[in-house]
Amino acid sequence: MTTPDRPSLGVGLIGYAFMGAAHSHAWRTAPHFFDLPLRPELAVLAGRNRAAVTEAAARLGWASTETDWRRVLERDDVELVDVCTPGDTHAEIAIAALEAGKHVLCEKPLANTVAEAEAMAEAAARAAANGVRSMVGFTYRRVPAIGLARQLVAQGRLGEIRHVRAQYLQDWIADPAVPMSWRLEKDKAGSGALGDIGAHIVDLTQYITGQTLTGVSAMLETFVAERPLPTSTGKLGGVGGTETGQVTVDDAAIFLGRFTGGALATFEATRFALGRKNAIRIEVNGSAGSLAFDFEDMNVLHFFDGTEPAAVAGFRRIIVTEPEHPYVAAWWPAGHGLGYEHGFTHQVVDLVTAIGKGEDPTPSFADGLQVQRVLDAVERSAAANSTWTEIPA
Ligand code: SOE
Repeated sequence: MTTPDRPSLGVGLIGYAFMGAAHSHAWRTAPHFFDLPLRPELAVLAGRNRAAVTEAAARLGWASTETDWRRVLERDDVELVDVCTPGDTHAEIAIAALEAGKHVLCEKPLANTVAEAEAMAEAAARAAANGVRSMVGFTYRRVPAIGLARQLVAQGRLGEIRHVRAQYLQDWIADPAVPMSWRLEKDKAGSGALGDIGAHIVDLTQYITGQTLTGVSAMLETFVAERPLPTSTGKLGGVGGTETGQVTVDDAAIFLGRFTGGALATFEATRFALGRKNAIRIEVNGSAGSLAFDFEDMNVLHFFDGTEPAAVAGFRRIIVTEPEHPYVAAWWPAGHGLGYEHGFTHQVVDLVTAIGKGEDPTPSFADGLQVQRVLDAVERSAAANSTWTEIPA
């Protein structure tokens, strides 16, 4: 755990819905389990609605509130700004924060357009020259089984990578009665399933393989074009009324891809896979072995070692809860398992550790920009009848 004599790191969080709650939990929890070089102080929570942000700050453990994010950037007790707002505000807030000399953690996808992401990556590079750090929140990188998968690939246990199969399957808007929310509006979210959850599997497959995508051929579909407008909001969605609004994003994205090393890839991101709740399924086949992961069984990694004698070879089910596994030693006795929230806690740990060491954390805004270029290529390909579309390096 982090001792009280460590210098403090004042945090200002913008946004207090689903991601705001997940990040608040992480900022509170990380110093209790990990020895961090800096001690996070939950200085201020920002949101536009005074009553709602006051209630959220009390519930989530923040010392004070602001109703204008610009005020957060002016405060001397804030050294890091955590951006948990919808995508249309990421660029403005993150760039202003970096220019004010604040470290920035920004939720994914980095931005709504490539142009915004480029401006953010440029601002991050300028700030880094002055020791100001930035990171984009691809939190699933911090699941121990994903970290182990990356290690196995890096150790050559899979050999040459030939196939990457990735799905992110949810079903929370399969019912047409689920009301409109910002995630279904293009001007707020940038895209639909593609940017919200497809971005995660693009990042994860590139992270695990250590390679990047060079091109894609894609299809996008919107199954439910009109939905009730909400009369109340919830973490995802809320309750719908009688008036309706237009869904302006994709409900599902499917694309083929090719990796720098030559591997062929398939991607599927949908919120219409009934019965699949948060199924991030990744399978990688190489010349020496294979691995398979499903977030719905997130403490497990399946590994096939193709160098074993055929008579005894088979997928082994590795329960990724040993102290030797990434992040696990800080938690419970071996075998007890972690959950969704731990990825966010590990994200804070890696960010604060990098800041303490004076290093640039990953994934960087440049990494976020590269994922944005993939999302953009998917949209351009889909608009051109699935034409093969190269991803600019
Ligand atoms: C909703 O689809 C959502 O909360 C995403 O926005 C998150 O990135 C993902 O972690 C879980 O699903």
